[in-house]
Amino acid sequence: LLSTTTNSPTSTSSFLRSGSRSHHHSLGENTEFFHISPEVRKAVEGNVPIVALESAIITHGMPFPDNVDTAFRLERIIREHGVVPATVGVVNGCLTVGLSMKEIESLGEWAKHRASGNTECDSYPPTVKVSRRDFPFALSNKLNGGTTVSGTIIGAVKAGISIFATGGLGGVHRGAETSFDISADLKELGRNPIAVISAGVKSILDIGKTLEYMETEGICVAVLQDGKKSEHDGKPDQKKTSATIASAGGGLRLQQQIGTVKFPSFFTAQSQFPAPYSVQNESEAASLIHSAFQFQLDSGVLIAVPIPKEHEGAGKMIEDAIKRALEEAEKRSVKGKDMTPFLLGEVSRLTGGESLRANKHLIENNVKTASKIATRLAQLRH
Ligand code: PSU
Ligand code: MN
Repeated sequence: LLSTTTNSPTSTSSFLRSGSRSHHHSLGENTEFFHISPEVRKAVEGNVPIVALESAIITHGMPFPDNVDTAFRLERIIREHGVVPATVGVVNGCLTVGLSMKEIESLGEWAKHRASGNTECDSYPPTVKVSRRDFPFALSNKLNGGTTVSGTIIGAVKAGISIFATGGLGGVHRGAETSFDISADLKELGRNPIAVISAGVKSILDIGKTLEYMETEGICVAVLQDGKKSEHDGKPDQKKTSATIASAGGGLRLQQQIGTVKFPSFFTAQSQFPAPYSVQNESEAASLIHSAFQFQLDSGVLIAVPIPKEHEGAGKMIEDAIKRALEEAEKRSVKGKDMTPFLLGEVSRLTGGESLRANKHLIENNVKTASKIATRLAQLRH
């Protein structure tokens, strides 16, 4: 009994939490239901920067072959920054952190199969969209699954990864006061030490309610301002204290970072809702994330990255499409986990693929930003 206790992963993780390397999260062991690729494991052990990526966007968020092409491109961008990508998903009932290209491709083929409308064939087990509540079914039935932001956070945190890039975080749906539809992403980010880098939340959602709910969950939300305006960009000074900021006249600047910058609206750079905080560059984002981890707050951070100006043009047209898609969902009584994929598909169809193109651009931009933040964070942990 004693030896099982001392060898259990739990005792390892509590040792790491209380030990001197407390800023490194526990590195989970491989089991029947959980696997970390050798490359990712080595990177975590060596404090090499890592960016996690989700796979629900591959299985349920984008059509084939855009989904697989995008997944590969994102990994390539991350590697170009000297960072290790870790795409997370469920393969044959095993939550895998660091999917191979082959595994990504086979998850992606589900979207093709689904689009064919021929999903009720016995030789092709369903690929499910996996949030926290879906794990027991997916694992016990040895299914494949695309992990949502919430499912991906679970894998990334088990693997000791701190930075996770995606397109849009799930949120509070419009009409949630009657449907109760609030994405599990928000609860998961509220209870885990990880930073999500996204273009805010999709405008198919209720952004105001989502911001309120994130406050309730204790998620620290900060908008990353346009880096080009910042003189600090690229030359971070990590020894900066509040005293030196004040003496350098930073008081006014900090005042301007509290509640003044608008939270992005996914396809457009600004919503009408102010974000609680803003950071001026990737280095400031990393130091904000670092402080949350060092303090062992054990709740998450959202760095919201506005879509780059040159890609936001179609915002108005997309907003109209969203309204029509919501009406269509109502008519067809779409509910629960089908809602987000349905709306994404409808909006893409109604905009002639314009929303899909914008989606690809903004997620690439998020991944670049996340790679820079991960690099800076690794330096802070040195
Ligand atoms: N937003 C996007 N594309 C996506 C999703 C959100 O722009 O593919 C996916 C993400 O995986 C997110 C999930 O975690 O939808 C949220 O689904 P739900 O609303 O059912 O929680
Ligand atoms: Mn939902």
